[in-house]
Amino acid sequence: MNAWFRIPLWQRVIAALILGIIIGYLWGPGAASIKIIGDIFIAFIKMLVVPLIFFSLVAGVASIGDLRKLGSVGWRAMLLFVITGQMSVWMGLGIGTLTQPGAGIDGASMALDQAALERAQDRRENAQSFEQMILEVVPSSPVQVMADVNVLPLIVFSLLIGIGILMAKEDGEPVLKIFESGSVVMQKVTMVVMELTPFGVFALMAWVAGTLGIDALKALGQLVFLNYLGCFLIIGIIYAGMIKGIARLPVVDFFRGIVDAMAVSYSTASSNATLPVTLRCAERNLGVSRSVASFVVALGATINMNGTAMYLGLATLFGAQVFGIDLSWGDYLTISILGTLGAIGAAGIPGSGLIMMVLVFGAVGVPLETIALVAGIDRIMDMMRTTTNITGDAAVAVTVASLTGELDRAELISADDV
Ligand code: DAS
Repeated sequence: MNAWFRIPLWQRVIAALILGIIIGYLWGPGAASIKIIGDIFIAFIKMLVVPLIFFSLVAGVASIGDLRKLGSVGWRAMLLFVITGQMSVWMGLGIGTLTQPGAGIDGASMALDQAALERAQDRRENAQSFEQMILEVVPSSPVQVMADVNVLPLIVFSLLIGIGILMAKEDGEPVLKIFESGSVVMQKVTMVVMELTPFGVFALMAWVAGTLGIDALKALGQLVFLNYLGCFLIIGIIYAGMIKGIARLPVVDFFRGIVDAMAVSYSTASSNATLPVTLRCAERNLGVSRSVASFVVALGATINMNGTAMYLGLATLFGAQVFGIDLSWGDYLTISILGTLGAIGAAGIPGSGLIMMVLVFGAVGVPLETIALVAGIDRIMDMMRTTTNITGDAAVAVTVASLTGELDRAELISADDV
């Protein structure tokens, strides 16, 4: 038993993925009988959505510590977070539109029960108008919002609670302690649920290989490739452009300075686990002052997740293509807003992008069964999304530091440093 847990989770997941494909290929359509194991895994993931967002977002905002910090450093960081987040989600929408990765799978053949398809159709017919969605952003009944897993008003409610704690100062301390420990507890609960990943991945990949065949596997392989492509474009264009154009730093030196954190984030698939390394790289290798680094990188690990935002756009189009749903420009706008908010609400832990798909799919009527389709390959994609997320945190920290005179350029690890 211990030997099992000594193997890194991502290696167990990759092994389960390969084994599931082989068994499913040999077993054929009968492999659908074990899909229930994957559905249980996804049910646990859906269970995490509300408590994880609520505790991690409140604790993340309240940990800013001082509303005044939202001054020159804060508004610049938030502006760059939102701009790069929007650019990232549209990157995902653009790639998904041009390449049509889901077109290779006939969703109707996924043996979904008729009720599932009707529910999705019903969601599309009753899809909220843009005005309704904006009105619904107000969490008029917080408990109802949580019961309905209505993530958009939940994010607004969580942000407001976090700001309220900040404004309450000492009086808010007891509540802050509850949310800080709640956030840690929820991350541990998520780690426990993530231990089920190999079993869920095995069952889901066997079901995909056995019932949907090689075309589906090819489409999933294309989705993995496009996820990496989108992440590399964000890093190579958006971040490199920010470093060179705004921070006026040599791009090579920036990536040399952040490479340790990129390696840790890729292997852990967790922004939170990488946070200490990202902070150290930002301060020691990139010359960012401690106050700017601790604010921007820590807040960024909670709300600035551009790799996730890109993926939410790409995956939503993938699901719509699988089920033959034509999305309007209004849907694209909805996805771009929810993809950004979903990335803000996602916690910096493995699998949070998969969890946030519930939010975006629900809003545009893409069947949640798509999550079963992509859950098996999510970890491979999550590793690259997380690397993109933390690289963005460091890029914004360096840029804000350079704009506010908090960057010690002498500290910047230079090319001739060994
Ligand atoms: N694993 C998440 C993170 O830690 C990213 C994701 O799931 O998309 O940033």
